[in-house]
Amino acid sequence: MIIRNPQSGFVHPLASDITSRQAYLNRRRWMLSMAAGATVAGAMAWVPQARAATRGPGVLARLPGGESAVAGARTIEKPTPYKDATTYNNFYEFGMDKSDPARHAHRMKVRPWTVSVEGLVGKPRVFDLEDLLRLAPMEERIYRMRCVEGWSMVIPWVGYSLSHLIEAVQPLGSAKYIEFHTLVDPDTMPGVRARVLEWPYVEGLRMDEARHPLTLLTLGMYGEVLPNQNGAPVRMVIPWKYGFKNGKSVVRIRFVEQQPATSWAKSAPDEYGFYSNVNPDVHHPRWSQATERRIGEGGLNARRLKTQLFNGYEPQVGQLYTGMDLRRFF
Ligand SMILES: Nc1nc2c(c(=O)[nH]1)N[C@H]1C(S)=C(S)[C@@H](COP(=O)(O)O)O[C@H]1N2
Ligand SMILES: [Mo]
Repeated sequence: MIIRNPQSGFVHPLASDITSRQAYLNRRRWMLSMAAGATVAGAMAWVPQARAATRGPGVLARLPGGESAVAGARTIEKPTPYKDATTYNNFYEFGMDKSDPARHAHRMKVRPWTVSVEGLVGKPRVFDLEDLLRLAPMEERIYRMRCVEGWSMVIPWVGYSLSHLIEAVQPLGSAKYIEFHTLVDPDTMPGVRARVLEWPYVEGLRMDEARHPLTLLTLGMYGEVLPNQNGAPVRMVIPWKYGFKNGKSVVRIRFVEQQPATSWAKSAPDEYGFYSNVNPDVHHPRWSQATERRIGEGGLNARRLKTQLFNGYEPQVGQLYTGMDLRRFF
C-alpha cells in the first residue's frame, strides 16, 4: 500500500532516520513507478536509472541499494567475485555439494512468493514479494560472511533492516524469539529427499538480535536481485553469526516465546548451538574456528585470515551478549 501525502506526493510508510536521503529518493522514484501501475519486473527494469552503489554483474534484474547509515554496514574489504559467490554455495535443499545449488536451484519457483508473518504479533500478515520490496528503502550492505566450515566471503547485499518488518507487525510483549522457515518443495529440491536435516530448514534469533540494525532482510546482492542459489527471492543475513543462521528462501516468520528448535541444532546439538556467533576461541568439536580461508583468493593455498570475534562486528553487537558465557551459549 502506498500512502499519499498531499504536500509531498508519496511518503514511505516506514521512512526512518537511518535511511539516507539518496536511498529515500531512489525508493520514492520506485514507488512512483509502482503507483503508475508498473509490475515488479517493470519496476526493476526501470531502476537502472537510479544511482547504484555497486555496478551489477549484468546477470539478473537490477536491484540497487542506497548508501546505508547503519554503523558497520560496509566493510572496506574487497567483495568476493560474483562468480565465486554464486557457484560455491551451501543450500542443502539442492544437494550437499558446493556446486549443487548453482546447478539445480534454477528450478525453484520464486514467483509468486509470499512470506507469512505470524505468531505473537498484533498484526499478523502475509507479505507478497511486492509488499516486501516496498516496505523500506533498499540499502547496500557490504558484509563479511563466515561459514562454520572455515571459509568466508565479502558480499554486497541489498535489503533493509529486518526491524522495519518487525515494527510493521507489532510484536506482543510475550514474543522473545523469532523463527525463520524456508521453502520445502520436493518437486524442485532434490536435496529434501535426503534426511541430513529436518525440513523445512528452520533458523532463529533472539528478539534483540532480530531487531539489531545489522540484521538484514535481504532481497539482492551485487546490485541485482538474489540468484536462486543464494536464497531468492528473500533471505536472512546476520553478519556476526555463522553462515547457517542465514536462512535462504524464507516463506514464514514466526514470533514465539521459547527459544526455537533450529534445524542444525536439532541435527547435532553439540556442534551447532542456537547462538552460533562467530568466535575464534570457541571451536567446533571437530575443528578449530581460529582462522578462515577467503573464497576467491588464491584457491586452497590462500593465506588464512584470523577469524574475529563476532566476525569483526563486536563494536556493533557485543553489547547484546554482555554477561553471557559464550562457551556455554555457543
Ligand atoms: N534454506 C537454507 N538456507 C541456508 C542453507 C541451507 O542449506 N538451506 N545453508 C546455510 C549455510 S551453511 C551457509 S554458509 C549460507 C551460504 O549462503 P551463500 O551460498 O549465499 O553464501 O546459507 C545458509 N542458509
Ligand atoms: Mo555454512
